[in-house]
Amino acid sequence: MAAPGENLRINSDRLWDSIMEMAKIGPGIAGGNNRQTVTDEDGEGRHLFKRWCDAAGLEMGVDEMGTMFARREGTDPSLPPVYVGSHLDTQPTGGKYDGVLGVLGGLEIVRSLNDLGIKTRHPIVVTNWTNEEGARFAPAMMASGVFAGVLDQADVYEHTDKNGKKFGEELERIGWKGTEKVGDRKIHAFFELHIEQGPILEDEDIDIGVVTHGQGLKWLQVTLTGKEAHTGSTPMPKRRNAGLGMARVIELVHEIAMDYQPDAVGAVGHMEAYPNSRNIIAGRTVFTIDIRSPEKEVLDAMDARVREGIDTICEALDIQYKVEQVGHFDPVTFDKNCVKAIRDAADRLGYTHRDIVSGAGHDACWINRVAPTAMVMCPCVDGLSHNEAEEITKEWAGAGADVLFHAVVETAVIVE
Ligand code: HGY
Ligand code: MN
Ligand code: MN
Repeated sequence: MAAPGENLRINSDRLWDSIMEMAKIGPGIAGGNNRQTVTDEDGEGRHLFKRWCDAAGLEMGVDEMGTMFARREGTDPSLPPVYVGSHLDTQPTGGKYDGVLGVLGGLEIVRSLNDLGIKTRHPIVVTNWTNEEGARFAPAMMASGVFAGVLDQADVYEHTDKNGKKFGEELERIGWKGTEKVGDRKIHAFFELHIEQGPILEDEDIDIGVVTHGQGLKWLQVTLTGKEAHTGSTPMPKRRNAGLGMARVIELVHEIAMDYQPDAVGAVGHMEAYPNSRNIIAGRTVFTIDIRSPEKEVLDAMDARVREGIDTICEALDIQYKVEQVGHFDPVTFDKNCVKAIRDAADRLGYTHRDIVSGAGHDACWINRVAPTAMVMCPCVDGLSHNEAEEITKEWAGAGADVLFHAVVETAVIVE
């Protein structure tokens, strides 16, 4: 006799249609999305998600960081809920699936449970964490970081975007600053479905990534100060070129990451040069170094070497520097029981799977500090993400959501 829920499957057409519906909000310029955190587009996406949650009979709570918690009651409301979700905010040139698959995959679980009239002992809460991307306001995984007690709410409220707008004020402006105190909620377990954002699963033709670990990350914002001067009439030896300094640091970051292959990574994606005029030597540059490794010792070694290198480069170019750490989390080991629930679900459902380390950061990396947590990954085409051409198949999305479904209801306990 089949165990309770053994043959559960989500409705992959409905999931896919919801993802495509959400993708219409905050469209990009090349088929993806630009629904950055606490913009009007983010607010619109939140309203759509809330309408869907209302239709599914969920009770919505919103905390002071704007994170949305849509609760499906359990037969024992006193038990801590099983949380399932991710994020609806996107990069400025993001894809349709990064984060969205995890939030709408969680909603699809609830919709399927409603269709089947299945009850669970623990409540289930579908979650949309505010500002996972950290693109408009650093750091990434901001709301989940405040929830886990590693980021300070009053501090992040004051973080500004490149136009000087404050996160807290923007959250209030779009009408999604809730009243719940952040972090008060007790979590029985948290599961997050996410696209891999790398090439491993597709290259190996594997349906499911069982995420055992997440690599650690450091974001170092660097300000170099030289001297603006005429690009034509200033002799080379007299220049204090902050643009040249930035170029040398970018090369240094790449070289250091290459010293720790095959796992470490490093790049500079955010770059600003002032005054950014064709015939003025850049007097100031501001840029963010992104270094990552699955090993804490390597991450720390890269950090130290980068800082030393910046000092040497600036000494040679007679420019000043300031280095601020604007994002950091150590490598993460997810909960063994939650990971096993995911691996067993993939087996039970007949999906191919492999253990994998997440290259990207996720809200699960912070929530893992306060509750048993694990992630399910599905492949993405060419491993491409943080690019409007990000693509997955309906089958991959369905398989990932099926595995998520089994892990969630097994943990929430089906009531016969
Ligand atoms: O940066 C990251 O890894 C995530 O996409 N925010
Ligand atoms: Mn994401
Ligand atoms: Mn992302």
